[in-house]
Amino acid sequence: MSKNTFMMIKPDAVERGLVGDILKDITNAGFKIKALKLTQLSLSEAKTFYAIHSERPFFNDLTSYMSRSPVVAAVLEKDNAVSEFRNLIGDTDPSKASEGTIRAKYAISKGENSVHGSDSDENAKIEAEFHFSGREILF
Ligand code: DAT
Ligand code: MG
Repeated sequence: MSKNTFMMIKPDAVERGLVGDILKDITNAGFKIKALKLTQLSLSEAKTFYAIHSERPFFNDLTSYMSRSPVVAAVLEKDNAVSEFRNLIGDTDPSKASEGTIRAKYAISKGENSVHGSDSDENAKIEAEFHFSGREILF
């Protein structure tokens, strides 16, 4: 198991001023921040990032939402980082997310669900390299 995962605080949460609260939840859960930036995806970048979902009915809504305003991107370190972070954020649908998870606390809907977390070590590496150059990540 890799020690790193990639995450984003999504537009709905950045817009509502939740960056500090969410980063605090993440560091309180034992994750170390290895890279961090505020950035905005173009529509075309959002389509590339979410290419795996391109045939899904929600793809246009997802990519326009993810590009509408800034996101915070981060690389996080913890043992079993990918699964530990997925546990911390909870189910994609906030109405199904366990109490105390980031999505249960902050998400608006299944579409506007406040945070992204990579789903595998392989995708964590691809997604981290999509957002960060080598010299932006602490090793
Ligand atoms: P997750 O973000 O939990 O990994 P996913 O990879 O299945 O979920 O989907 C990526 C994002 O797409 C998800 O965070 C929100 C959006 N999405 C997924 N399923 C959806 C649905 N049924 N309706 C609307 N948006 C959806
Ligand atoms: Mg996913």
